[in-house]
Amino acid sequence: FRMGGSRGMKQRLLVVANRLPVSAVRRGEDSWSLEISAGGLVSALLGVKDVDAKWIGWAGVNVPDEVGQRALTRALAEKRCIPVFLDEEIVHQYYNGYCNNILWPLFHYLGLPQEDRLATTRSFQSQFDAYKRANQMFADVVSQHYQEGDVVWCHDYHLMFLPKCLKEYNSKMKVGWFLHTPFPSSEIHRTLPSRSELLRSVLAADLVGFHTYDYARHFVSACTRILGLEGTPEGVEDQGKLTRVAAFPIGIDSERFKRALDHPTVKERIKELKQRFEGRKVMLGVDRLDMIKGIPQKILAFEKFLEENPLWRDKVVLLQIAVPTRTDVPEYQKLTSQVHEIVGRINGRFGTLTAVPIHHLDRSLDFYGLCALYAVTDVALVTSLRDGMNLVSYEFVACQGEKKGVLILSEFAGAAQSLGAGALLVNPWNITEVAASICYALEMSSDEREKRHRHNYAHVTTHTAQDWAETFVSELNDTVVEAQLRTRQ
Ligand code: ADQ
Repeated sequence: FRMGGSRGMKQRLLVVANRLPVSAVRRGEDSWSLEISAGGLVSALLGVKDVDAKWIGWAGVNVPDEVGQRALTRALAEKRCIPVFLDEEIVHQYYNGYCNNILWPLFHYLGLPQEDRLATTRSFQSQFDAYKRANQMFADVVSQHYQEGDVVWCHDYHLMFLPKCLKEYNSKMKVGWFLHTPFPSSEIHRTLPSRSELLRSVLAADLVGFHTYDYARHFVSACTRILGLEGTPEGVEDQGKLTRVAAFPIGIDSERFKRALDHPTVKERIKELKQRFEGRKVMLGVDRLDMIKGIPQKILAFEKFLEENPLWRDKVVLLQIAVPTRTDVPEYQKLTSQVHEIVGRINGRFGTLTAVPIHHLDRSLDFYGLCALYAVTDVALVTSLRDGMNLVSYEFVACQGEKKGVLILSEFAGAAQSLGAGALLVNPWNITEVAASICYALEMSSDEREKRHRHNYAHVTTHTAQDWAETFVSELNDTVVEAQLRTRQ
């Protein structure tokens, strides 16, 4: 890992993301309790050597009073986190509105929410203004903490306006931006009223990263077709200034999962689960309850499989674990009731007095519980309609060292490009095809399972989250040095 700092000092990295990796609960006027939520990004950055990382983001709570803000800032400082305070109105317009109601569905090719399409179109400008205001607030906090030589790494679709704000503050700042979702075809992006402004602000960064080469290509096409700029093999060029664009596929901390399998709690849970589902093959889905994850489509495909394969009916169970997210958005509430209705119907249709074919849980599992489930699973079903990468597929593979189960994976998840040779790839919209793949997976020979698993396991254990973060930061340092050399020539 190349050091960007001087005299052997660790290079400082400011990671800017909409949410801090902590949940904060207020205990009193000036006291807070904090819990670090170990997401993919946190473990990725913990593993990066020679970097001294700090996080900047929203703590996910409204703190209107100064006493509370000061106390939370102090408490967060111990966790190397710096808060950006957003009030309820701006959260409503920027986060629920522009980010989750407009950019998220659009980037996943789902279009604007069907029911309130016109209302969304009307409120578009005010939501975009709030988005820009919120991004400026993030930039203000970054600039208060920035020191010369720091690397600033901005994350995701919430902060597309941030690179521009940061460069306006200091044109020498090293700024990288990474998108965790797909970047859609330029034909989709061009429907956004703010299409050009967003592209131009992202282009202010030195390095722009995506999970896959396809997303990077879509981004470059949007810049050439919408802005009329020149795309080069290195990125996008605007009047002699090059913004480097490249693919940096994320991974997981596979060692953490492997270690967990040896933990007594996980072993105990594996034993319980094996007893509970003895005599049945276990199929598993783990998703945030989001329309991009294709949960209704997955369950309908499972129903078709049961319909067409009566002999399997009492020999298989589908466990679908779905964490509710964005529960105050009506579209998500509708999705929850839709999933409940389908599950109820299928269990009524194929269940017996003693067993049901689908166990659906609307909640998050703790880490050990999740590892145990991954380990006892015979077939994992990842049927996202679109997904930037999909880490659940990686986590499943990491926990399958012994069992060598089968992964059924949507061809529309970024992970299809890395795990495609080992997984059974499916079009999640085609439930006949998914049902046939379920049958094929359950009946697959152990030789074929082993061969497929070996391919996936090698990928997941060698392309880790740490590699991803190190490669991005090191590439950002190099990009800035190269740009300086070019301007000197
Ligand atoms: P997500 O859409 O959240 O991430 P994913 O990559 O699958 O999707 O990550 C989800 C994480 O949440 C996993 O670590 C998983 O273990 C955990 N999780 C999900 N359901 C859970 C449950 N019921 N209980 C406990 N834990 C659960 C976004 C993009 C992805 C991209 C990632 C990282 O949408 O495409 O891969 O960012 O860039």
